[in-house]
Amino acid sequence: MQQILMVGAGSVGGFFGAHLAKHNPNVSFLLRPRTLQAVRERGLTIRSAAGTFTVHPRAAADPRDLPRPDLIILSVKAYDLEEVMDQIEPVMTDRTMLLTLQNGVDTEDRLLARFQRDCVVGGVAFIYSKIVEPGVIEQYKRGTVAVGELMGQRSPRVLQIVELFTQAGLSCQVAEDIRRSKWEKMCWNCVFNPLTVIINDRVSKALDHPEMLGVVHQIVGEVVAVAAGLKVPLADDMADKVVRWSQEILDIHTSMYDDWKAGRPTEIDFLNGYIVRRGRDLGIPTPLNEALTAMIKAITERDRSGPGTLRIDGAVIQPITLDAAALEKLPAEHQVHDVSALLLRVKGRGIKVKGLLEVPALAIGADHVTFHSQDGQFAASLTMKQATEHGILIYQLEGGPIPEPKGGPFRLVTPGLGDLCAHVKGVTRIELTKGPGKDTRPSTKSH
Ligand SMILES: Nc1nc2c(c(=O)[nH]1)N[C@H]1C(S)=C(S)[C@@H](COP(=O)(O)O)O[C@H]1N2
Ligand SMILES: [Mo]
Repeated sequence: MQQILMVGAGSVGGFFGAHLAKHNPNVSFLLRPRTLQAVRERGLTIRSAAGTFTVHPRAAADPRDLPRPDLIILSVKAYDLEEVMDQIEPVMTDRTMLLTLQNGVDTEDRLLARFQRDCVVGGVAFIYSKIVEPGVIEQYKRGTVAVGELMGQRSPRVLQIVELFTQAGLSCQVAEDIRRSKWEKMCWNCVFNPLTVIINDRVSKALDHPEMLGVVHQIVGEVVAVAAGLKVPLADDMADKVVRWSQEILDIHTSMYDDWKAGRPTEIDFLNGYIVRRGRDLGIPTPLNEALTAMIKAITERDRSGPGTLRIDGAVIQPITLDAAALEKLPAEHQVHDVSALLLRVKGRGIKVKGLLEVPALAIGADHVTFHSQDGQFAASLTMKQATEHGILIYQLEGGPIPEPKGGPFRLVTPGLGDLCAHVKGVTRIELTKGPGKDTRPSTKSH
């Protein structure tokens, strides 16, 4: 293992990366502009009870500007993985190894699905640390990693990684079953990440009330059930373990709490939100995780309703709010770049309702879609079939936002449906319902 590329220098990557770089000139960093500038100017500093040190590793915003890596260690937030995969793809060879220290349990699978090669070693980090400012990390608790082959064998490459961490003075174990280790940490995360946000306090406070123990058992019970459904058996006393692990870190907040306070997005969709989605696939009820997901979103996500936004709600697992810029970023296969091909008079850009409805997870049983106008005066309730076969939501007219008199901010058109009354002007809300929703369209279809 010659060259090592650390992706990210946040609370996890910064800590482990700095230790790796301390005595190894072959460790470089792939960073975002803000952190890159800080690290270039002042280096990367770790402060902890054990002391303070600063390293000055090679760093860039594009991996092509760095030595070609043999090992890439990923430690960015789970929601940044897609972007990172795009970035590292050009420097991947058929020998490049990937190790991920990210939260969540599906990162390894997402990497395998993308690179289609046996290049992934599973990893899990146990640390509590914080970004004080870009390039400066404070470590409070722990600071160990476990790694392992997804199939469990003690491979040479796993031992190489252990050697690499150990030589840097870091504690690194081979996990017997890395998937199980990741799920065990997932159990802890699914409890204490959301709870510390909801109670706006430390782990100790969450455990201060005996009533909370029952809640912890129920949250973990749901995670264990979903894990079992995915063929990852966890211990029967998993909830007790989670509580026990907390004893040595009672005085900490959690990464979700820190993300929230720092105004960053949280990883809720990859923690409790993931449990809810997989539970739904498997037919396993996850009411507590669902409630926690909703509460965390309500608490941490800024209110994005208002002019120029589109809300999708009703019978959905996750209501969402989008603006025109977000619609433009939805997958190309759902975009209609030139609506005039379908509707002669309209020179605009739109998104197929079918693609739009893939964004919020649909609840089982929603069969109607209601398009509400901004003024609340007009609504058209289409069947799911009508909406997904014909509906296009126009979000741009002649390259700009749609003015209100022309039906902005969003205008529904339904070419082929033969009902002009279903061309809702000024759409700001799309509501999914079981059974028909509100409909103010005139009953005759003649104009
Ligand atoms: N917000 C809103 N959208 C609406 C209506 C309305 O009254 N309010 N009328 C509908 C009907 S019945 C028709 S026929 C068309 C008319 O669209 P136009 O004004 O672009 O010709 O808009 C549809 N969309
Ligand atoms: Mo109409």
